[in-house]
Amino acid sequence: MSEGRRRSWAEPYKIKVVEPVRVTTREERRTALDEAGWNTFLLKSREVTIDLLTDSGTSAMSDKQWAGMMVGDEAYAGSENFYHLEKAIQDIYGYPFVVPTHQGRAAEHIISRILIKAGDIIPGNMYFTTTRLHQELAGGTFVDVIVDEAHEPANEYPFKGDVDLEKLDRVVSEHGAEKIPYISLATTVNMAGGQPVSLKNLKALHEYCAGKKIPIYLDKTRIAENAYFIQQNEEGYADHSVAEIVREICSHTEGAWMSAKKDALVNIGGYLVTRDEEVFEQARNLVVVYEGLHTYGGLAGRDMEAMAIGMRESVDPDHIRARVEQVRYLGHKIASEGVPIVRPVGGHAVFLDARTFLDHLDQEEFPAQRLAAEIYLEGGVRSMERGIVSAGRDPETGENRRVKLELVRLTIPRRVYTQSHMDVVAETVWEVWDRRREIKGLEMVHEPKYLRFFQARFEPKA
Ligand code: P70
Repeated sequence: MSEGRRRSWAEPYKIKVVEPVRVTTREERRTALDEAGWNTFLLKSREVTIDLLTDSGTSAMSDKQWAGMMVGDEAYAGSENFYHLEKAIQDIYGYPFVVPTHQGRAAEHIISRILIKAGDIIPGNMYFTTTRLHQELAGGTFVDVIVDEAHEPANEYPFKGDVDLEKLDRVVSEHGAEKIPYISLATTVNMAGGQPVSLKNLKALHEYCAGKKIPIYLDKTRIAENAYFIQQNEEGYADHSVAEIVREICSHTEGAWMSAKKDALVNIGGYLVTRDEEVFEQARNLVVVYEGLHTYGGLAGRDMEAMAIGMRESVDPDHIRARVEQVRYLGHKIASEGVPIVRPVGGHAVFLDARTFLDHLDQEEFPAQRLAAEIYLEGGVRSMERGIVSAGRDPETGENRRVKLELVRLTIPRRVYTQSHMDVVAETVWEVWDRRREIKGLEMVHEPKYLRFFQARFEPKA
């Protein structure tokens, strides 16, 4: 909201502690890439100058969160910090039952085991790698029911995270509601480019699902960012606070899981929440098998305290505005030189459209993987492939899933980098853009069975 000439936002914090970063030479980076098999996941942190691999666990904690670390109650059972966490979740999101886990995928594992039977179908607004894997390991099959716009990088539709209710209805008619244990909904949709779901769509989805008695479970890893987009772009929400919108989103769902390493501004943590007492009982029993007692779930007391505080900070209006607007600033700057990016700019990252960027390469030559490596080579900026490597192979056919979106994600940690870092990143991408025609593909020389993108190795084609 600008007043007169004031249109710019500034980071709503001062910097109290700094962590120096190393600047490397091109030769050093080339060696590092060869050693890392041209996979940015395999680079060492010390080889990276600006680390935009992920916003997961990489955010800066506030002084209040650090103070919270000092009041960790490290009792094995009934830690005071667990009750703070439980209360924060009940206050902010409104779910009654809370099971902590060490991070998001642990919660995905537990909820998938509880709700999914062999042969079940789980419709959702685009897959996420770990979410889908746990659904498959539990015997289910994920079916994408996101709107078509989500698969079109240049499409400016502001709510590309929306569910296509007709697609969903076709899945329900084909398999029967009894085969669908829940809808797997995400705010904002990571693989689509950090794109939000609208409340209008969620309300319609809720109504549809209530009629069929299908619960909605929400991956609310980046819910505050989604709520900010609703406030900015959805009719009727301009004067609702982000906190109110967050609460309203949750009210349309039966339960949720969260990787607290994103929105909630902590380095580690996650949890599962539900309104269903039966599911809660099972979850708190399973968590002792895989994570730890139900009042710590694999976390230290101090981690739960930092999470409880970070969660409240995540819906602060100045924080969330600066966070999303910083990402937008980078996106618009990169695109201003003609570089193809996913539109609109998402909540946590700028996604480069590698298919268009390197349109002379076939998808099986891994254009996004190569582009991520080239951006590192150019300026020491680390990003992540989100394309055919991430999508993996179809478990039935064994073929690569030739996904429509072949993207490179430049992901912005929260409260870590400044506007000048964003400028350097944009200039680095432009340098690669200028020499794009000389860039060749990659060959995969090592392919792990699960979530191959983390550890796969490549060699550059001559
Ligand atoms: C990322 C991270 C994690 C994540 C997520 C959503 C929407 C669940 C999780 C799992 C880390 C990551 C994970 C897999 C592939 C690449 C990177 N996303 N749901 O960078 O949570 O990591 O805590 O187990 O985004 O996007 P966790």
